[in-house]
Amino acid sequence: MTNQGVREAADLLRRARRAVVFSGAGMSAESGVPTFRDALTGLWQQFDAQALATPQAFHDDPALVWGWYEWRRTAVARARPNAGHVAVAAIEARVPHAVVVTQNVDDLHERAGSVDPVHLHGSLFAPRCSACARPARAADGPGEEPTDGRRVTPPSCGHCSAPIRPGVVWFGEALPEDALDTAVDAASSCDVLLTVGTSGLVYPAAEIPQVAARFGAAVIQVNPQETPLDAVAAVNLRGPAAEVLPALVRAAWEAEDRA
Ligand code: BV8
Ligand code: ZN
Repeated sequence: MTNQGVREAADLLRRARRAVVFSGAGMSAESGVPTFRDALTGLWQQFDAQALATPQAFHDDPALVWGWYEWRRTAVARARPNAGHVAVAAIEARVPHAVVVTQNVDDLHERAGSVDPVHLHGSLFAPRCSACARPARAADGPGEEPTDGRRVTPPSCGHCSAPIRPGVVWFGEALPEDALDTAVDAASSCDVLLTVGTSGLVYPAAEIPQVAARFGAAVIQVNPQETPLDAVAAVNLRGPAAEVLPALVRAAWEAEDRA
């Protein structure tokens, strides 16, 4: 990550009137939340995340899938926002119109102070009935999940007694329309889009940075690795989110604060 790159990105951010921060699993990696690319462990290691995150998997073995989400919910409940999440909230506070759009199902942006982040793929904290879709009570606080995970029979709906499912978007399922519309509107009208910690492989979410570029916004990518989004990025900052984002905020506004 070059200082030149950080200065360029900081100038773009400081001048922005409208910004979007688009995040993926890498945003929460330094909080100890495994990314989708990270191999699964324990009971889940024999499975592929993309195969587990499907309606079919829940239909075939609801206790396995519910157990996996309870394990992930517990891991997130035990995790804390990192300096990257905090910097995103700082960017939101500085740029007149800023929207956080995330693919993550954790609540670390909210816990870092972000205001109403748009969850394109749902949340671990919004379970609902798999049949009548009535919201179910979310368990509060970390569950008693063993490190290696376990099967957990999902609770039954109080209304129609069908199994409760996690409030996430599974592969093959449509994204929540309002969330997708909000994200596309923000991307098509922003000056700067910051894409952080995403491999840009899952659609239609991966379209968002491309929409921003198509409408003339400057795309800044924060990722230690190369991704297909390199093609639309005006500035690539190759480093971990919890290091790069605080440096970006300092470079963008520190001088101003000192003045
Ligand atoms: C749908 C919730 C149709 C669940 C998730 C077009 C082309 C090809 C395929 C498709 C297409 N359109 C649709 C598809 C099919 C599919 C898809 O995209 N497949 C891909 C894999 C090929 N899409 C769907 O199925 C979507 N639905 O199309 O429905 C439809 C339409 C109308 C009506 C009915 C049906 C639904 C997709 C959503 C699935 N749900 N999550 C759960 O979490 O369990 S997706 C899930 O995986 C995440 O939310 C996220 O989106 C994705 C993981 O990607 P990333 O977040 O980017 O994470 P990843 O691990 O991949 O990468 C981490 C990155 O971080 C890396 O680049 C790494 O270098 C970097 N990193 C690591 N550490 C750090 C870091 N960066 C910064 N700092 C660090 N410290
Ligand atoms: Zn029900």
